Amino acid sequence: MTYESILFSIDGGIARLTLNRPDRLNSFNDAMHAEVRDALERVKAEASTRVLLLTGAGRGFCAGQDLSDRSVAPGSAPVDLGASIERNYKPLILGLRALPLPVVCAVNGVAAGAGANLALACDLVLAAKSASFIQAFCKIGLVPDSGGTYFLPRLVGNARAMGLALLGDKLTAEQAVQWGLIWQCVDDASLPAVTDALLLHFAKAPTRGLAAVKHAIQAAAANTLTAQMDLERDLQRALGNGDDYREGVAAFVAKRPPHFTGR
Ligand code: T3D
Repeated sequence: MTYESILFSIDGGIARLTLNRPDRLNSFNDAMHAEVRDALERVKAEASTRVLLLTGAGRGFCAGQDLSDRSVAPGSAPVDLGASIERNYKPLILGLRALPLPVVCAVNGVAAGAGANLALACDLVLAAKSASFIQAFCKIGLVPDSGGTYFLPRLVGNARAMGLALLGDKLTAEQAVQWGLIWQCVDDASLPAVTDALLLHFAKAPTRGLAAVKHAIQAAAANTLTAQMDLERDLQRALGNGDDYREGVAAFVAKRPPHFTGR
């Protein structure tokens, strides 16, 4: 598949996916969804991939659904938004959450609607100081989708989740860090370098172990303590048989840097 709405590459274990419709603030239409789906399939199929970066081209990260694709003229047949979620947004979010490697999101500008929640579905979210997060749905009579009603209360608590979702106000990147919504906020000029350093770190990390961390933290949202500790036991048992655990311990004992293969 050739890509017109995204930029995509895999090199040195690092997959980079850039949403690339800057004149529409990288909002999603069906074509962009199809391209992102295809790229994520390639990430899954390419066993050497150790980390995925998601970012946006231009001054925005992503403004959610392309609203110019939604015919709302009087008398026009309503678009089935449920079908759109089922076909596009749900597989996108669940696909990112299930990828067995860290997904880094570099929020380079405004993240609104499904674009905000796309960022929150990633494993580590960095943002430029000028970036912002807007649960824009309430301004057009919709509910936060793409996992918004799941992620928000878990990340920032009910009071702040309600405020964000009911008012649709802009949350700055600095405030998003203070509230625990995202991991880190950096000067705009530093975002590319900080992101690259993180990607290089993950490209040499024990990927299988990190995938297990991701799985365990996600599972904790629904598990009892006992069930969670059972999961930790099972994951630890499996990881203890892996190459990276052996290498990590051997390197520690020998006082040398580890060379992880991701297995
Ligand atoms: O429909 C379904 O399938 C259901 C699923 C829905 C998921 C959703 O995401 S619903 C929510 C959709 N998104 C929004 O409601 C956000 C709409 N955008 C905005 O509120 C603002 O654009 C921003 C707050 C994000 C940024 O504001 P600002 O002032 O920095 O930029 P701007 O001037 O509004 O936008 C720049 C251009 O991008 C402008 O085009 P123009 O005038 O230069 O030709 C604007 O129309 C365009 N743009 C921005 N967001 C969208 C968009 N075009 C289409 N769809 C957009 N979502």
